Amino acid sequence: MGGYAEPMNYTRPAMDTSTLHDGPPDRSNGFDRRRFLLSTAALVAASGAISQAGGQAPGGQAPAAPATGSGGAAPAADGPFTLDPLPYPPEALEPFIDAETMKIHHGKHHAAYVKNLNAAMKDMSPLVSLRMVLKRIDQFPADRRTALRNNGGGHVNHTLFWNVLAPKGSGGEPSKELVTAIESDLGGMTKFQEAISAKAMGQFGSGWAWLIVTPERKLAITSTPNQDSPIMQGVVEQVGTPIFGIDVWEHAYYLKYQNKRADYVKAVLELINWKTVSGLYAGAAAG
Ligand code: MN3
Repeated sequence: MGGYAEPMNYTRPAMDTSTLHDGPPDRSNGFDRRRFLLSTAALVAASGAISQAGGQAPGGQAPAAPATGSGGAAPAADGPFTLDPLPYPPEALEPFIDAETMKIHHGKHHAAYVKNLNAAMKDMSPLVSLRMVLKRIDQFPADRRTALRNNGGGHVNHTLFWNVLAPKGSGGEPSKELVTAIESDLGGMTKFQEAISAKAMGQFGSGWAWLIVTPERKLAITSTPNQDSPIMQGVVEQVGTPIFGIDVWEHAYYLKYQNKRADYVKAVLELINWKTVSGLYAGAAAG
């Protein structure tokens, strides 16, 4: 596909994760500014896992240029959040995930979450991070909660998803520390695969299956409905920092797999970017 600046060697571009942490530009005093100003220190402390995955590339973040030709139009720059390009061409995950699914999933579905998230956050303080909003989603008034929960969750979940996948054979191996944790907390790699597959299959309707680091710094497998993220306190059954996830919305697999979710889940497990997941684990376990 044209439009990708990166060569096909899959050197990871720096993910522009600043959008997951930085607040919108100052437009007004906005919603409950005082609460979030008071929370700035916690915000910095909480900004963890995802930024560390993106920070692996030397030189830090890529310029915050709009996504160009990533298999779908970038959303209009009507807010602080932008749709990052996929970290690989849309056909790179074939035959496990087809290019058409990737183009629609990223260029249409993820783009829509970004667009709607910009609308939902546009009058907030510039010091409000999306991560902070999502962590405290239960404290928002009902008229804002749903839009932030669905679109903010949709943005962080998909940003993670693209980056914890890699073309077959290029994702490397889990770190020694992560292997040890998988063995001690989950019973080993086979058990991990069985457990996350079971969660993915057991999630009724749309949602996600997750590998998380719990507040006790243990690995756990969980699932969430819709676009809920495990970072959403007061909302999800099991809070934690997600380090890997499987999108089990039908839009993630229906074109190629139709109703065969199990085959899709099996395929995703072939594509784990263990280098990134290991980096996320290190950040969350230290966090
Ligand atoms: Mn999706």
